[in-house]
Amino acid sequence: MTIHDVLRQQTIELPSWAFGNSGTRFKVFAQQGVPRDPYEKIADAAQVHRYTGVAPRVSLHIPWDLVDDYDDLARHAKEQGVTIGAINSNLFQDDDYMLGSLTHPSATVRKKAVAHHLQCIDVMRATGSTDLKLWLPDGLNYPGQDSLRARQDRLADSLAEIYAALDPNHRLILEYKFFEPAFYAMDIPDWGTSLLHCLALGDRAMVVLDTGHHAPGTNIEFIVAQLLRAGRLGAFDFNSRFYADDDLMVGSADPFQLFRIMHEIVQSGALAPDSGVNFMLDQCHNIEPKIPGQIRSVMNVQEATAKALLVDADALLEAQTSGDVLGANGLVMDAYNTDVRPLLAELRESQGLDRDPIGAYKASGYAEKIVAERVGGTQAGWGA
Ligand code: AOS
Ligand code: ZN
Ligand code: ZN
Repeated sequence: MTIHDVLRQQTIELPSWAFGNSGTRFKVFAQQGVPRDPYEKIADAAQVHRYTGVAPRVSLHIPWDLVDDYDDLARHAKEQGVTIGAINSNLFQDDDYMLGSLTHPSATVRKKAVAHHLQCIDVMRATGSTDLKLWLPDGLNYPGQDSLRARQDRLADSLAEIYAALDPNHRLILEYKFFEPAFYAMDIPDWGTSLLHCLALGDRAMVVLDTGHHAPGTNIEFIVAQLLRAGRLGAFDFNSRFYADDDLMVGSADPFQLFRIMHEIVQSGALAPDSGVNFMLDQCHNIEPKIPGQIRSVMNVQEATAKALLVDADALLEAQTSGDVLGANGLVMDAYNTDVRPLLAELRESQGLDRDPIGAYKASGYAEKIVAERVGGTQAGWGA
């Protein structure tokens, strides 16, 4: 297979929430032409696929993307040339969850949180989605606030109930995050905790790795390698961070880290569509336009992937086994320092796409059209 063949097969899932208004706890800057409902979010995501050719799925978030008829939403997606990807649950915007959701000391609250996932599983059935994505905001702010250990037991029981409700073609994908919204102890702070719960649940429970969910300096490619070894890397939330869970455009803060991650993925053969790793963006575009922001992000992933594919695997193995430290590092750096933009432009041309996706999107007039058309109604926002 040529590099073009591999890149042609790569897919990147887009988050519906990237197209709505978003911001920080200080301010949400509203943009014109932002989608007013999930149908318009999907239409915008389809634009990203149209100009990149590698973003054919959209993740939904429940209840932000609540509609009456999910068969109809799935039909709409198909008409736009995309499909529905992972269904994300929401355990962080309900007053009942102040002290936790799946780990809450009260059985009544835990039951409510489990029931929300049954609702998400129904959405999966209607839309043809196969991944239930669960990020748990639960945790403690103060030592002694609750029993660390009892919360793990409650979590295991709640997850087992959810897992038991899945259809045979469904997976439960479980995200971890080392801090925020809780600051003393998150209930799923790291990949080890997520993996232990997945192992207890069964074969269709997999870990989700989000770039922004680690302490500064963490070697993320090591975690990638370890989870791939265990066959439990279910999904990868791409984004970029300088300080915390910044959710900036993937590859913007540290393109070299993204390359190292993609190198590990390529080395393990995990890029293939049947590898079981769902590569998705988990980002917000607070100050930049959203559709071109997503296009740029997809292109950044493609560039890092192309560079990773340029690493001469045979020469690298030889350098590694002969103890050629500088030679091995040089091979990796040579690939990283190659300008792959012409290669990707050629790839797009061979697929009947424009060489310059952002330029083509700008020239299409879609941005002006949505500003003119999307008047009235309430614009969707992160959390709306
Ligand atoms: C939260 O920090 C996680 O990254 C989630 O995966 C994501 O941002 C979103 O909340 C989807 O539920
Ligand atoms: Zn995430
Ligand atoms: Zn996050």
